[in-house]
Amino acid sequence: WRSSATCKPWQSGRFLPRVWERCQPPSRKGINTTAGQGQQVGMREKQVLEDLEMPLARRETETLFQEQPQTGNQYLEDALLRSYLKTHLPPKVLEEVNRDLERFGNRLLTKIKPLGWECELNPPVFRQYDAWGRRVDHIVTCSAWGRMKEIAAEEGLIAEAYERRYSNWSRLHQAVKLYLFSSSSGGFNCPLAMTDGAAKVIESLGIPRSLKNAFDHLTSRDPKKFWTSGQWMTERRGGSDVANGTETVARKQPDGTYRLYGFKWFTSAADSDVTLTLARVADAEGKVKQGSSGLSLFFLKVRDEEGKLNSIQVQRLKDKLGTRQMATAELWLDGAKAELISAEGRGVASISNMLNITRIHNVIGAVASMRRMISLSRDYARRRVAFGKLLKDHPLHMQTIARMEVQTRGAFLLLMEIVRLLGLVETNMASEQDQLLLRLLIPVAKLYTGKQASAVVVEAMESFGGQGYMEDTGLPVIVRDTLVLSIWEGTTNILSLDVLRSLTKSQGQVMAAFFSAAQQKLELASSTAKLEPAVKQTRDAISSLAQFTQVAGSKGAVTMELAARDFSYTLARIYAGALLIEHAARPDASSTDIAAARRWCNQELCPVATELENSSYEAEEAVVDGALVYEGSPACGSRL
Ligand code: UCC
Repeated sequence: WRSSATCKPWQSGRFLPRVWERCQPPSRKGINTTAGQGQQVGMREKQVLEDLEMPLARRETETLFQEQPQTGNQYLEDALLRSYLKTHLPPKVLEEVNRDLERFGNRLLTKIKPLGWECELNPPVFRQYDAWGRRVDHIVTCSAWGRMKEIAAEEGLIAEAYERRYSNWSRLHQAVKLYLFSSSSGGFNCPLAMTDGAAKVIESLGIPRSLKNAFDHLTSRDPKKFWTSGQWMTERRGGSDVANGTETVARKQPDGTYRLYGFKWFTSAADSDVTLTLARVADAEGKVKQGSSGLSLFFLKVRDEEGKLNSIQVQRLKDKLGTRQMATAELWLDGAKAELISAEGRGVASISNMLNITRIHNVIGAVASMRRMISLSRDYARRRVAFGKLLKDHPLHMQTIARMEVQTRGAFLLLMEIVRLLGLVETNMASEQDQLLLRLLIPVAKLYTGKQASAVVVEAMESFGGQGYMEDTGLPVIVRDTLVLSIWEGTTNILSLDVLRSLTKSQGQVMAAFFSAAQQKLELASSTAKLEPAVKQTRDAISSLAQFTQVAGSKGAVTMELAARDFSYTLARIYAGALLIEHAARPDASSTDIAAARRWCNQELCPVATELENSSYEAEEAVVDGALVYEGSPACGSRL
């Protein structure tokens, strides 16, 4: 990272070009553009042109037409991550974390990335019967998948957050490692998300004696001891409406344990050691209570000591668009032995501790995918020649990548803010405002970054031209695995409703916390002249949002439901804007920090106010929505 001595960008309008010069690859000079370039790329291009003169057969066998994009140590190449850590971590913590991340970055590059690719090439296979017709329900995973589990333990990818050796910064350290790990993990980030969520639930219960052993395994650094957890929530009647869709019944046994009977329709990382799941406790007459208040939370081991399934039958593996490295299965629970770990009827509230953690992991995955695609795209732009010059010398191409970069920076800072707040909460250092803000920002960040990531990875794929669409480049894998991020762990609309839930439950206090935190960040930037327009845009958006909340509050539930998505987008844009501004107001900020903040704030920061003005949230508009959607459909017939 640049030292503050070389980096006083806001004092010099000429700084940007200087940074750009430093970004030029030292060994790739030449084509026909920048001054001082040498021969290497020119020679390569000459060679390509000469090769084109060859007879076709020889060309096909001997010419490498395009160079593969390469990336180095992800940590060292991530300027924003490094500047964030430098700004926020105490010096002693920074020193150790920096060393750990640099080492981890090398391990990712040399050892973990190839394993991730192996996981992609060898997805899990389901063997229902053995050679002699005995039912075994074995999910066979590849050796690289097993190695990922060991690496996750060795690197403390879960343990780090629970050992708290860096106090409130431990959570952030863990999140950064997961962020670096994510796109090389071959899908192992998914079981880790649920493992983290399970550990969190157990910790929040005060680590009861019966769960101490499980907690130790879930948070172990010993590869031989480390367990992963699943999260079995989704049943046949649907994924979002857990309260009404859960049919699984729990029958109490004389020894105080329960037996679960039901069909879990979508269980991710079905090869995990343990899981958390919901069920309805049956009374003495076998009756169960419907709705949310009938649900309780259970812990169970997937296999017994001998490795036999815990009265669970695997129906089949799901045929998914992406995340194929990871076994998602349909499971019959046919009397699975389980332990009740919440108060009866408090299942949803108890599992929400897990949901909030897995949603943060979702944000980690989203930012990591964006960062990965941009890293590849920017490297490719230094190698690929089109229309007589490198892609990086085509301004429109650079503009496209720069726009993705600004999106990714906003998302990254949102992620860091959330894990910073979580670290404070977990070490009892959080103010009430911090706690409220965390509750609000988790669904906001999950829904917003999921959408950003889908858009960015598709755009980045395009930046490789036709090559981006080729399976064996690995790029479509990243795209497929990213597209799920706006779907699982709560879709965009479900999370928008969760944002509203947090408002209702806190009687609006989450909004007070939001306004206050955003304003504080803007105040820090008031003296930075170059940030003035961005600060003004954000302040204006905040006051429009405040007006919206007043008007909408008096309009009732339909208006708020129709506005929920735009409202959540507004919160994300304003808060990420404030974070980018805060980061750009540091004494050693770069001109690109300032540019990112300015560009982010140039977008519409308060879409919910605009749409309110357009009357989009009136009940009549909901009727028009229906008419638009069903025009011509048999469902509507001639009524339209
Ligand atoms: O399992 C899945 C795939 C696994 C893959 C994981 C990998 C991800 C990692 C990625 C790495 C790259 S997907 C399944 C995920 N399913 C969901 O996310 C469910 C989505 N649906 C919802 O979120 C719903 O809106 C529900 C289930 C929360 C709604 O339930 P209810 O019971 O109808 O809602 P209530 O009545 O509003 O909430 C019940 C209680 C309330 O507390 P009390 O009773 O004290 O008032 C709520 O405040 O739960 C509390 N609560 C929460 N508390 C609900 N949500 C939350 C929350 N987010 N935080 C805190």
